Amino acid sequence: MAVRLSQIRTIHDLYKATALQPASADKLRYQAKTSLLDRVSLYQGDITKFEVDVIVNAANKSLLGGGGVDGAIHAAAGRELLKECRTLNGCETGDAKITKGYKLPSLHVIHTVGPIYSKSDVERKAEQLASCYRTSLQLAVDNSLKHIAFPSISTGIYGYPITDATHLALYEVRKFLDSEDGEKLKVIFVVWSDADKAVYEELIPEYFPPDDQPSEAQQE
Ligand code: AR6
Repeated sequence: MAVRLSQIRTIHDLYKATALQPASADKLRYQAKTSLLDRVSLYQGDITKFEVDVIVNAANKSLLGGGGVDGAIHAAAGRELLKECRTLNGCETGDAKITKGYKLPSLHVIHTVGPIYSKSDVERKAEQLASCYRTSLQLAVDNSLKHIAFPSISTGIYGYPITDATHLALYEVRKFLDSEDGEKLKVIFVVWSDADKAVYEELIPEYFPPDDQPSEAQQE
């Protein structure tokens, strides 16, 4: 069964239901902004079921399919997706390319290639992962798409530590939604495991605080 946007709880809903708890003042990284609370969501489940404008695929450089979420997206979209992907001539790490969604409920797929994590090159890997989010968000806006769902890029087979990756994802999304380009976009973070969900629940309030957070506790 497809998951519609109206069925996905925003972080505003999650705060109200106390599924999200405000972060302590010393952890706040951004000020509360009411308009963002209805434009960001967290959902645990299968991204291939999403009936949204675009879902993001954590692909590899060939763009010709693989395991993890990439395998699930190609399996659900059907052979036509692979056919279109063959015309794209691959994709560099940190970059993104868009296709149609074919048999998916999602209209489009943005295929981005996250870094394969390695402890020896942490800064470059972080920049590449940040670039995946930035490039995908920009591509969505450039294609007049209004909502975009992200899996946790690079944190499965590519081994990126979930906490570090989540900080990067939240930072890049907050920055983009604050910008003129991102002003109308809605973003859904999709997690698969309970452990990943717990990390997002802990970190979202640092980047997207609730609007009733005491004002003296807010920091830029
Ligand atoms: N819906 C949402 N999230 C999912 C789903 C799903 N159906 N399936 C897995 N995840 P991964 P990567 C989560 O390994 O680390 C492929 O072979 C998963 O639990 O899919 O970027 C590509 O071709 C994890 O949290 O992507 C590349 O070769 C997250 O999605 C390589 O894997 C990303 O895990 C990319 O590795």
